[in-house]
Amino acid sequence: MNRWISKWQPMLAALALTGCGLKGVQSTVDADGPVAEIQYQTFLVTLFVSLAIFAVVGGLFLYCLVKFRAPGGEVPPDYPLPDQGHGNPLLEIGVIFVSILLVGIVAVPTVYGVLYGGTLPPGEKPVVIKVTGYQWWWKFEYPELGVVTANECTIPVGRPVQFKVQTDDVLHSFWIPRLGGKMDLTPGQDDWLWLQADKPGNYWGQCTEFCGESHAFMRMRVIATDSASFDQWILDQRKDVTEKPPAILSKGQCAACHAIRGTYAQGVIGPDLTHIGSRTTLAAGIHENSEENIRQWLDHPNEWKPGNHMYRDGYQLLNIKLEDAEERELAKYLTSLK
Ligand code: HEC
Ligand SMILES: [Cu+2]
Repeated sequence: MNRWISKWQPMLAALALTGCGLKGVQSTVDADGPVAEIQYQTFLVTLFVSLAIFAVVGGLFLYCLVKFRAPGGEVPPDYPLPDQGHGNPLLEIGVIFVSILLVGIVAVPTVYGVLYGGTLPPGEKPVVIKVTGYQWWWKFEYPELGVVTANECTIPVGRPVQFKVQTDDVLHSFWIPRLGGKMDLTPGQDDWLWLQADKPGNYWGQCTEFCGESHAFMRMRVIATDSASFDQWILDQRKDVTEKPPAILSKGQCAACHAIRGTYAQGVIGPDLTHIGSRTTLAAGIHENSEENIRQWLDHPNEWKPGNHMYRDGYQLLNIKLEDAEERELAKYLTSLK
């Protein structure tokens, strides 16, 4: 026993350290909106029903183990078989009935939750955000408000938001655990879900459908603010860039893939960079946004994000090579695009 414990001690300790906290930036038990709340309640009902079944079945099992164990721990050669019966119809019908009852109990919040999540709430008109999944980043468009951005979207607190999801390439899945979800992004199919944040904050999300090499680096942020800040954010994001971009932008062929509205850069393959300086993170939420981090991304995108299309179709295919000074100039310029 002691040897067994010492062998497993490090693993048990690691389990205890990681598994204890249920709170977290991507924790479904930390529900912060009505959709997430209903999904959490459904989980609890299912959990308690399952625990009750486990306790009853496990209890009976233990009882039988003890009660019908062989005397002295060994079966004597002439030990008689117990009475062999046909069964107990009352017990069998009872178990069927209890099973149906338990499924019924789980079905009530499940069906309610499915209908709740699939119906836009009455009252205030939801903000519409069109989400497009790409290997390995997210495009967010506000068709009614004239805003296009990437990897981070801002929403008003206390107001429903309808996310219309679609994919540009393979299957992805949209999930903001503390607000609810998830919804698959299926090629050739338009789906939607609505979510709402009850308090201001930074809600982390993640692609949850394996979509290739850098799937684990396909993250996002939903930033919930009060409605005045939301309106201001929309006004800021709608503005075009007025300054002339540095010459190195054309040498780097960045415009082939990126749009910087107000300049000649109108590419649609990569994220819109018009207000890249106002985002908190880079390359789909994998690093904090800073001038130095943008420089690093421009220097070695493939180390940050293996297989990403800026590296594969840009640096390799178009043969983009940047000098250190050019990277710095670009990073400075991009950071200034607030
Ligand atoms: C072949 C197309 C292509 C070219 C050329 C290209 N990029 Fe990109 N870029 C991408 C793609 C695709 C992404 C998204 C990568 C990811 O997150 O998986 C990206 C991401 C970025 C990001 C991070 C954006 C964000 O929202 O976090 C920056 C900054 C960037 N590129 C700047 C540049 C600059 C500057 C150049 C020119 C030197 C350039 N790119 C050239 C396709 C390209
Ligand atoms: Cu994905």
